Amino acid sequence: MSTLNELSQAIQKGRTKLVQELVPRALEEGLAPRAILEDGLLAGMGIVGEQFKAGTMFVPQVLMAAKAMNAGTALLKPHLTGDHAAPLGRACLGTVKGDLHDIGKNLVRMMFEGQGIEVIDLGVDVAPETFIRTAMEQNCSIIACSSLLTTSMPAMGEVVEAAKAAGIRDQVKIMVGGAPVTQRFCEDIGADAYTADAATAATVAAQYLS
Ligand code: B1M
Repeated sequence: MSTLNELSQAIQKGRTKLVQELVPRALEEGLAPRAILEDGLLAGMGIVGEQFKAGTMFVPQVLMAAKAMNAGTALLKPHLTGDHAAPLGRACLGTVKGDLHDIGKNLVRMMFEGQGIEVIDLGVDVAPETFIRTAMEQNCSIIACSSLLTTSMPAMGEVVEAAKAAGIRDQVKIMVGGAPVTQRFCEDIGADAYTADAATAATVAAQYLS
């Protein structure tokens, strides 16, 4: 079995220690960090998602897979992010109110940092007013929101409205993403950009800041 397949299976089984052995092995084999992320770690998480949906995998197992996933991406981080002398600009990032999913958000952070963007990571379950207060106090040009639940998506619209109410709407770009989010939804709530994946989000953010 290839190391990437082994990695995918280790994620599916939530075997954090094995993931921590396999990521360095994959790097030693000369595999590209992006391939290790996409064809190993994310491939495994995709199967976890399918099994969770089908009801053949349950929350405790999914949590173990998520822990293994975050451990794997932490090891890959130095290989995915570049060296930047001066930051391009600053963004605040979080998973919106009511939502505890953080793997995609963590990837967005990694990719932003790889583009030389300084990230204030607000974590999960972030209230709209926290995004706005942080953007104002920390001088962020970008507010980046992640949502994985159809029930938490409306909180992204609340972030846009809160930015308007605080009088900072024209000073910040509001970026949205996450599995259920679409371009149409982005336009409907009046956000500035939707991207389907973390790497594209970072490219768009870097363009805003250049
Ligand atoms: Co949850 N969960 N979960 N879950 N979970 C989903 C999202 C679900 C689709 C599973 C399913 O039923 N098929 C479903 C949502 C259904 C819906 O709303 N339509 C669901 C549900 C229902 C729930 C609970 C309600 C389950 C329950 O308790 N009964 C509960 C909700 C808790 C809460 O948040 N309040 C819940 C809980 C959990 C766990 C805690 C067990 C765990 C999260 C652990 C963690 O994050 N630390 C979990 C997980 C792991 C998942 C699945 C299996 C995997 C999500 C993931 O991390 N994917 C997920 C199934 C799935 O997505 N297929 C599921 C990998 C990650 C890299 O992808 O985050 O999409 P993603 O990020 C992508 C892009 O979306 C994008 O970039 C990444 C790729 O590069 N992206 C952005 C993300 N944010 C972006 C921001 C951007 C741009 C791009 O710009 C700012």
